[in-house]
Amino acid sequence: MSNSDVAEILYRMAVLSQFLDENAFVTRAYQKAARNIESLDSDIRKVAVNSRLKTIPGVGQAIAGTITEILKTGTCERYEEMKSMVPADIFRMLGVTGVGPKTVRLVHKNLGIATLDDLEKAAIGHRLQKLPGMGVKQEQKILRTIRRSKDMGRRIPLGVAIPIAEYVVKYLKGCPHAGNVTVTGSMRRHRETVGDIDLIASSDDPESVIAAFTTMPGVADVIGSGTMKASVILRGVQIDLRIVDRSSFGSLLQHFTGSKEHNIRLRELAIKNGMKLSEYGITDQKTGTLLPCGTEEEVYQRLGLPFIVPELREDRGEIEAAIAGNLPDLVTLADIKGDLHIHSTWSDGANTISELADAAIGMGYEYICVTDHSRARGIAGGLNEEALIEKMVEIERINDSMDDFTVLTGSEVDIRSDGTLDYDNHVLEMLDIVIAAVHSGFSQDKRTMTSRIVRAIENEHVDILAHPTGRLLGERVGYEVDIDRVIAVAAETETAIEINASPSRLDLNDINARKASDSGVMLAIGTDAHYLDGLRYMGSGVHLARGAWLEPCDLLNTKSVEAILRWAG
Ligand code: DGT
Ligand code: CA
Ligand code: CA
Repeated sequence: MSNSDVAEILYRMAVLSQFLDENAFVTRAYQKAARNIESLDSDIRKVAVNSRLKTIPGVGQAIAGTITEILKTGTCERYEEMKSMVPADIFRMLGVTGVGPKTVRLVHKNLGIATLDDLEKAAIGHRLQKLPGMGVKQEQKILRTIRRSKDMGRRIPLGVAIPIAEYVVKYLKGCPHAGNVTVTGSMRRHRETVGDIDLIASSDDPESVIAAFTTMPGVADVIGSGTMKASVILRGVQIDLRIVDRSSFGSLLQHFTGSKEHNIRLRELAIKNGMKLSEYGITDQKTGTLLPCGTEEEVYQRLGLPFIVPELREDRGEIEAAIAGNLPDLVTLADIKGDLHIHSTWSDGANTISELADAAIGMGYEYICVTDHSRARGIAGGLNEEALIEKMVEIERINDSMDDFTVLTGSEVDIRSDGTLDYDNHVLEMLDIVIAAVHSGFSQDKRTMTSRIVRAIENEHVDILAHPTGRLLGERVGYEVDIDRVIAVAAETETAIEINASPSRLDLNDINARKASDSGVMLAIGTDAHYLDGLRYMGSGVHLARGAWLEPCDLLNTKSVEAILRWAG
């Protein structure tokens, strides 16, 4: 029990005593004691051992007893008693602004509602409006506040947000009065998660576009609606739309794309040069005339800068680089010659190697590396040595039948909990590309996990370390690992690190991928596709690589088959 643990319980006791209509003096006493314990310099346990609790301001005989009890048992009788008298989920319910103690008491007493979810359900089922002092309006307001508070603080993985944005953009483009419709904000910068979806559209009749937007099929709530902008909730995601005059489309697009940090720096730069940059255009400070920019290129040009692509606009050195004329020559999808991480029917993939090869040829690739799981991956149907040899025979047959395309034999080999690999070295030797990955034992502590991964990549046969942090966006934070150390060892051992392009992974992320590249580590984009459609995630991987400032030479995927095999040696 730390000082803040004890303080937390006292704060909660204050809330409960208020809720139970106890003497206001009692509530204040809990609050005061909690505050003073929180700001105490010494450890509360030591203070208690020395029987000096009462020297803490606000702590009298009664509260000293409470603290002693909390330190001994982790809770106290009075706290448990108060909790039994109130709805179970009271702290969450009261945490929603707009849901006060009065409402919680009313719904608890009349409907037995004890959780936020039940309160939401009751509002949906119109059971609140009949309660004394309530009505249709109050019920709707409660529902809105609950939903908004649930959505707040929750960032949406880019892969989840993109299809929603695509739906809305398509719908708006179908409106007779909508011109240019464009995604802006963090989504246009291809951040891994987005807070909301920002759109802008040009129009000769803004009000009709706004009306169409707010009545679009699927809209669950209209948060705000004006003549030139509106915000709605659709499939749990907030969508902001701004209508703009065609003449200043570029100015608003630049402003709304952000990031805020990038924009602030640009504004400073503008001021230095006697200009004022806004979402409407650029004002000459001397003459006071506002020049709207029709295109984004114009905005940067007038500021005396080369165009900076959205993926770089994070104030991570792009403005300095632009001024100095050495912005990176970023990799593009056209530079990608092959996908380095794919699963086939040999393990847990849905498609045969031939089907994957055909699809890859259709995408203009020169090769794919089929990396089925190794044998320990029971659930994923990992290959044992015999099956692997059979697979190699099949790949040879496929390669013999094709002229300008190569299937490389790879494997996503499991890194065991001690850092050894799931295939013996003589098996690893047979493979063109060995990808090593952690799939189990995520709860290992940071030191153990780091040395486990380091040991794996120190194996000379390992070419690529896959999804290095193990995170799943919106689901799992990943295991604890000293990524800087992993990057340093990868540089020493000339092991590439993967940018896993699967929308739920995007691992490494842009910051770490840039760090790896700066440390001399080669990056390798893999879609981790388990079915044909998964191959198209290469685009997300390339956007991520661009956000990491990567040029074609920083990626394995831009090399020819011969160069890759030489590199893997
Ligand atoms: P998000 O939604 O949290 O993923 O991140 P953004 O970047 O999409 O942020 P959002 O939706 O709040 O605002 C969209 C853009 O509007 C933002 O990237 C830059 C611009 N913006 C918003 N607030 C400010 C501001 O206070 N100053 C400046 N210069 N630009 C701002
Ligand atoms: Ca946004
Ligand atoms: Ca926004």
